[in-house]
This record gives sequence, C-alpha cells and structure tokens, in this order.
Amino acid sequence: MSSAMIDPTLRQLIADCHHFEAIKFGDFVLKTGIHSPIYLDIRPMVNRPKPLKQLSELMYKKIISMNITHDLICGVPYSALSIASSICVQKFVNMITKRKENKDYGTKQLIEGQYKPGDHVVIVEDIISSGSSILETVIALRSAGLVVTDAIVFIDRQQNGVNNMKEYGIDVHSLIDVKTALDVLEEEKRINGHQKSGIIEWIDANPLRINDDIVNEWKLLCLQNKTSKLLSYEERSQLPETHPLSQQLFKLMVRKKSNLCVAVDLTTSKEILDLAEKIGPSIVMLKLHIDIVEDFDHKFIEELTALAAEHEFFIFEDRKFADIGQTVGLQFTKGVHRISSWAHIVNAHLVSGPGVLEGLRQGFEKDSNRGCLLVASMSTKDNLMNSAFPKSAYKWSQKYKDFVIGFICQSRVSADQRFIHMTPGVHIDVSGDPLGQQYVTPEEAIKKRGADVVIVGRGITGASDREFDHTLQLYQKRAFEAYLNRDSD
Ligand code: 5BU
Repeated sequence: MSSAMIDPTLRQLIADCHHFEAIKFGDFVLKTGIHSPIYLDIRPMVNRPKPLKQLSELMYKKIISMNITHDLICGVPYSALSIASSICVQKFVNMITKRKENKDYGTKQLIEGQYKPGDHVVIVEDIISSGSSILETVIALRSAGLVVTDAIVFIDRQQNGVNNMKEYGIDVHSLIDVKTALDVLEEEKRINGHQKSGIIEWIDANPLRINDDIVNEWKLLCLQNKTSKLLSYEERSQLPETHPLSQQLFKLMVRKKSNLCVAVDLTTSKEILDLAEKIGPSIVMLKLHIDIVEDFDHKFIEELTALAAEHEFFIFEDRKFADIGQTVGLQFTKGVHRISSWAHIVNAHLVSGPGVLEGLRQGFEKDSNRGCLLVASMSTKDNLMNSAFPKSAYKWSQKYKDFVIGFICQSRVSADQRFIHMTPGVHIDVSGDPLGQQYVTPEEAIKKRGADVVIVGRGITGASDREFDHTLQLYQKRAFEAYLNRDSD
C-alpha cells in the first residue's frame, strides 16, 4: 500500500494513534517474552468518541467496498467491541458478541445476541498479529452454525496473521498495514528513517504462528463438522484432549476389529479365568461383577490381569458406585476387593449427586490408564432413570473429564466424540428375561442408538460348548460390521 493513496481520515487516525500513544516506539517486552521496538494498543483510540466514530466509519466503508455479505457484526473481545458497537449504532446493523470465558465453561454457548444458524457474520478486530484471537472468534461463531468468511481489521502488523487466516478460510482486510502506517508517521515527522527501518527489520524477522491450543480447538471443530455423523474410532483416537484410556480403547478396537465387551457374570474364579482365556482375543473389554465371585482372592485378580495384558482387553468392574462420596471412596479403594488397584474401568450412578465423583477421584490417583463411566440410562423394564439422568451425566462428564471417559447408556448422551458410549442389554434374540431385562440387537444398539461398544452377557456366556466359538465370533462380527456400516440403513 502506498502512503500517497491513503484516505485523509485514515492518515489523521494514524497520526492520532501516535499522539494518543496507541502506537509507541521503544523497547517493549511482549506477552511472549520477546522484545519489540513497536507497541500497538488501540484502546486510547477507541476510548475517545471522535477517533472511534471515524475508525468505525472507515471499517464499515471497507465492509461495503469489499462487498462482504453481513447479517451481523461481531467484534473480537475486548478492544474491538467498541468499534463493533459503534458500527452497529451508526449503520443500523445487528451485533453479536463472543464471550471471553475460561475453558471450564465447557460447551456453553459462547455467542450472545440474536442470530440464527446460517446468518453471515463479519468479524471486526483492531489489530491482527498472529490471527489467534480472530481464529478463536471464528471457532465460536462456526460452532454456533454461523457463516464467517471475512474479517476487517484496522492495522495489520504484517507478522503473517493475514496469511495464517487464509488456511482457515478467512480473508482478512486491513485498513492499513503497519509498514504503511510507519511511512505515514515518517512523513508526519513522528519517527525518522533509521527508526523505521529498524522496526521493519524486526517485523520481517518475527513472523507469528497461531497459538497451538487454538489450532487444536479448530481441529476438533473440523473433525466434528466434517460430518454430523460419528467419526471413525481411529479419528476419535486422535481428537485433541481425548482421555488417554479412551485413546487406547479406540485404537484397540481398530486393531482387534472388535467393539465387544462381554459381561462375565459367573461366580467362581476358575469359570471366569477359563472364559477370559477363550474370549480374550475377540473382545476389547471384560465386564465383571466382582461381588458375585464366591472364591475371590487377589491371586485371581493377578491371573485375570495377566490374561488382560496377554490378550489385550480392559477389565471393567460394573460396581455402579452410588452412595455418598465418602462411602464410595472407601468402596472403591478398600475392602476385600480393593477395586481401584486393578479395575481399568468402573462406573457410577449420579443418584446421590456429583459427590460420588469426588469420592472416586482419590482412587484414580491421577492414573491416566483408569477411568469411570457414568450410568445415564438402563436397559431394564420400568426403571426410574428419567431424562434427568442423561442430562446430569452429560453435565458432570464435562467437569470430571480427567477420569470420566464416557457413559453406560441406551442412547447417546453427549455429542462430544471424545466420550465413549457403551450399551448393555444386547442380544441377538431380543425376547428379554423374566426379571425385566430388555434386549436390543447389536445393529440396533450401534446403528440406531449410537453405541461405540456393546456389552453382551448371556447372549455369549449362555451359548453351549458346541456353539460357543461360533456365537462369540457372530457377535464380534455383527457388532463390528454394524459400526463399519453405521451410516447405511
Ligand atoms: P446380559 O446377560 O447380556 O443380560 O447381561 C447384561 C449385563 O449388563 C449384566 O451384567 C448387567 O448387570 C449389566 N447391565 C444391564 O444389563 N443393563 C443396564 O442398564 C446396566 C448394566 Br447399567
């Protein structure tokens, strides 16, 4: 951009920036610890009515001259919020804002204002450095179903931000780039040629990258958006911030071509170990009710753990912790079973509230190879688990994701694909049992209800010796094929 072509108001604004110390020269230590010979902070400009009005007029002019479709305007918090508001008031355009919440805020909607998915939004920002703040806003807008392709900025610091944003499908239009602004300031005798070339040299030597956390958030959004349907186990193993145990499970399912967990509801250690030996190669998880084992001892656990390592499956103790946190903590870590010392996975009900999770927390001792599933719904007839349960399971899964890895449920609880959904009550013959158990087929559980892993008990363990191998393979095959053909009817 040649400084001779600059709009007189823009020229004046750049001079004002220097006058009001929105542009300063010297030696500044940036947030990143790097020393910079130039400092830009637009607040002294947007805190004053005259430059704010002039700046917002110029920015809106740019939106019009670039022919950018815009139903709404969104400022990047915080400095650009006043610019966006000023544009909206002057030009009668509606505005939305992105909250700047901390990460714990989970999936709560980050966009404030009236909009509908599909509305076109133009982003307004004061200065672009790496583009990280703009991308953060783009992620929030696109997550809310809004269309965003363009951003208008006052000054481009020329540190690669505009280029960085192209990768994310965003065209950034600046009113002026920093080198042209320096030309103006030199012409206005506010800096000399020597200072200017020193700054330009520094700018050219310091290109910026987008912050890694934001890139990861972006990847997550892409993976979720790529299809509204479920991603493959492989893709899910690669989602950022997936629990290490879930990552291992997703990978294991791909490797073993199995999404089968067998419920081994047998009452002697010999029967369980014999069965584990037989089913080991075909399953990814073995589910126990340790309190029904009549001859329990830790030697049995050692042998089972050795089989789990040999055949690569996880041990899931279906203890359904449900008491007050204090008691649950003891049930998990103490007593004859000392469940926390060997179960890779346990589960909990939220009947007594999230205290149960606080109680369990100590037993996980930051061991990333262990995790908990929340019981969100049950397979049995006339059970009392109404819609409050999946809602609360969803809510608390977000807050305890350091050890909550997913849900035991009859249909999906969370759209967050990092969580595993496991469905019990699966049988090829769906007639149920006389005690209220209700069954669905593996296809129904996986294709219609969105299960990632099916839990099969008597469907397999009840098969006669003669039919056992065939039955086991049939379940493994039907469940895995249902996953592979999830998107077909
Ligand atoms: P079955 O033999 O496939 O009916 O065994 C099902 C297993 O899953 C059994 O161990 C139950 O304790 C467990 N289960 C269930 O059947 N339904 C549920 O809603 C929950 C667990 Br939660």
